[in-house]
Parts: sequence; structure tokens; C-alpha cells
Amino acid sequence: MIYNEVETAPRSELRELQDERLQETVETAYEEVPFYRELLEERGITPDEFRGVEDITDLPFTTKEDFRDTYPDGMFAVDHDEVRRIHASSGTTGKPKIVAYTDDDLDVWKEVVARCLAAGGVEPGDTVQNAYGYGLFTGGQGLHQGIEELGATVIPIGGGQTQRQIELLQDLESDVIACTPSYALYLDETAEEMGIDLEELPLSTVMFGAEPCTDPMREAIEERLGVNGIDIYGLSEIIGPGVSNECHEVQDGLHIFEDHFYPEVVDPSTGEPLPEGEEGELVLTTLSKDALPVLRYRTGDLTTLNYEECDCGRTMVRMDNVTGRADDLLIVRGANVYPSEIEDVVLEFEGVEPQYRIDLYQEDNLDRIEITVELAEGFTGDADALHDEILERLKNVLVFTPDELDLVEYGSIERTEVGKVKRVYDHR
Ligand code: DLL
Repeated sequence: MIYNEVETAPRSELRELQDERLQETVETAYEEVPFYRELLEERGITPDEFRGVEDITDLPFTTKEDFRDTYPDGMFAVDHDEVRRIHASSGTTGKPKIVAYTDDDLDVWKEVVARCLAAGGVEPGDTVQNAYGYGLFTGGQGLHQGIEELGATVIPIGGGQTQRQIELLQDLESDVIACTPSYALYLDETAEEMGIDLEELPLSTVMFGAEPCTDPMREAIEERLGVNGIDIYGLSEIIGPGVSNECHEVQDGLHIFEDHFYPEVVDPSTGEPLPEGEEGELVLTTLSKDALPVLRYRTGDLTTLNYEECDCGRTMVRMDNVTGRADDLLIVRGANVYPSEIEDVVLEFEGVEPQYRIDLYQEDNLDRIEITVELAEGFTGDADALHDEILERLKNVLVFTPDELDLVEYGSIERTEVGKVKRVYDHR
């Protein structure tokens, strides 16, 4: 189901809307946010001369450090009495990024999340269990309002309480669960311990997001839970969940709701725009945010844009699913590797679980990388042979040999029940 006709608008119409909204956004940023006025003035940009999308690369970038430097509200474009809601994204270090919404912003937010759900095949009348955390994190509230907006039933259980989640999935016959990909796998493990087979339940869709999910990880979710996995993407600085979503009809990339968020892909090291189809860092500009307009935000997320028409009828550009961030890049003895490359290799093997961790150490000024992977439940094969096979494959794919590969017993890697999974531990 297509939730809003604009999703199928001819691209020329969309472009007119983007031009108009981008001009307004630049004007608001200039007039209302001293932080932006200074940056725009430095570049000689005035709102009356700014023409729209064709001039977008003249605009300055915004970075996560800018949020930190202007903490808590230095980027707000409205007075406090117009702010109806605050959320925050928990940084692992330093202050969180505070984000704000006016009434109109909340309306846009719930509408784009409703579009995501509809794109994912969720229908009015469906029951959706929302297992994203409520609170300052945008996942819980963001999904919640979108589910209601669509006309579906929301079960606002939030993160954790895994046994309860499973009982509710059973008793309320939920059609959909919204949660992180790692939590979807954890649900399945817990259900198994409870003697429940999730495949037997009416559950048909997992709306997974907030974390990277490689193809083998998605396959594991789909197979084990007997569901269709749909990828939902977003970030607090831009709005929260609802920036883009996969369509269930085609499932080849996530449609970005370009009437509200303008995407670019740039070279992560130089910031130079990249041609269509090349992988780089996603940069997003808000086109309709009132409380917190954001110009050219460096998301850190690596993706590719695809403007080809999609068979689902949506004309909005698709981004590849995000399996890594520019700042995830691990530099090990001078060689570059993304954790997702390691995940891709390891999960090719039948005898292991989609549970792993990567530890980096420094010894005598040399980097050491250790990879720990769980053996599949009830593994009875030859673990030594499997170890050698995985190591050989890692050697072939990576540009260096991991110092250690440990295959550990099923269940020995800690699971994440609430929040985002952590797989890389850099002790250097
Ligand atoms: O994670 C918003 C969200 C909630 C999205 C629920 C989807 C579902 P933040 O906490 O600000 O917001 O984290 C944003 O998480 O820049 C990506 O690195 C990562 N991320 C979000 N969605 C995906 C996804 C929420 N579908 C950061 N695939 C982003 C991969 C994702 N990474």
C-alpha cells in the first residue's frame, strides 16, 4: 500500500517541491539560528540569492560535533514554547545530541513512519508490537505514533522483557514486531528456550532498524522467525526512524522520503559529491523541519543512491541498506576493514550462529585483532576443521590475517536485550 500519493509523484514535481522547501529551510536557518547564519555568511550565501537544490553543494556541512558544540539547544530555530517534544541520541562518548520537534514536526514524523510501515506491507488493522525502546531514544515513540497514524494497533511494550514479548506475540497474535535485528534473533533464541516456535505464530513481518544488518543476518532472521524482514532507517538528528524504508513489493533498497529529506552521497574523506551509484557517506538536509532545520548533515552512514524507477510505483530514490559507518572503519596494522566485511564472511558458514565479537588490542606497538564467533546450537561437527575453513576464508577476503579466531560454545557471547548491539571492542 502506498500511504501518500507524493511517494509516486513525477520527479519534476518533486524537484519543484524540494527547491521551494530548501529555500525556506535556508532562510529559516539564516534568520533563526546564529550558528548557521555565521556559516552561511562566511560563504557569502544569502537566502534571497539561494536558488534551491542546484545550489545545495554551496551550503556548509553539519557534523555531529556541531550538535555537541551547540549543546543543548544552540541549533533550535524556534522559541522553547513552540517545542512540543525533545529526544536525544545517546552518544557513546560526551554529551548526547538533543533534538526538538514542534507540533508540525511531530505531524510530519508520524506521517513518514506511517509511510514506512505501509511500504513494509503493514496494513491498517494489523497489530504491531513495538519493541524499540521508549524514552529519549527516537525508536519507541517514533514507531508508536506512526503505527497509530497508519490505523494499526500498537502494543507499546518497548525494549526488553523478552519472555513477556513472546507471550504477547502469542496471545495477541501480533502480525508485526518492530525491533533491532539483533533483538529479533534474541527473541527467537528465547522463544526456543520457552519451547515456542515463532515460525508457528501469525507474526509475518519484522520492521528492523537502528543497527546495521548484513544480508546473511537478514536471512537468519527471516528463516528463524518465519517472517519477511523489512529495513527501516533513520537518525535522531534528522527526525528519528522514518527517513527511508524498504518496499515489500521489491525489497531492493530503501526509499528516502525526499519531499522531507534531501539526500546526497559524498566521499567520506574529502566531502566531494559522488556520482550516482558510487558508495559513500550519506548526507541529509531536512526540507520541512521547523524546530531543528539541519543542512547537509554528515550521517557517517555508508550507502549508494539508486534513482532507477522501482516496480512498486514509488518514484523516490532508493538507498542501499546501510551495513557500515565511515567511522566504523577499523585500521589494523595499516589495513582497512569494516566489521560488516568480517560479518559477511563468518555468516556464510552453516556451523556458526550470527553472534560474534571483534576485539582490537595493541601489543608492543602492533595491532592485534581477535574474532570470536559462536558455534551453532547443538553443533556436532568438527570444530577444528570449521575453524581452519573460516580462517582461510577470512585470510582470502581481508587484507590481513586475524591474529586469533575463537569458535566458542553456543550462548557464550553476551546478548543485547535493550538498545543497540555492540560487536567491536577497541581496547587500543
Ligand atoms: O536509531 C533511529 C531508528 C530507530 C531507526 C528505530 C530505525 C528504527 P539514532 O539512535 O540517532 O536513531 O541512530 C542513528 O543508527 O546513523 C545509523 O548508523 C544507525 N541506523 C539506524 N537505522 C539503521 C538501519 C535511530 N536501518 C544511527 N540500518 C544511524 C543500519 C541504521 N543502520
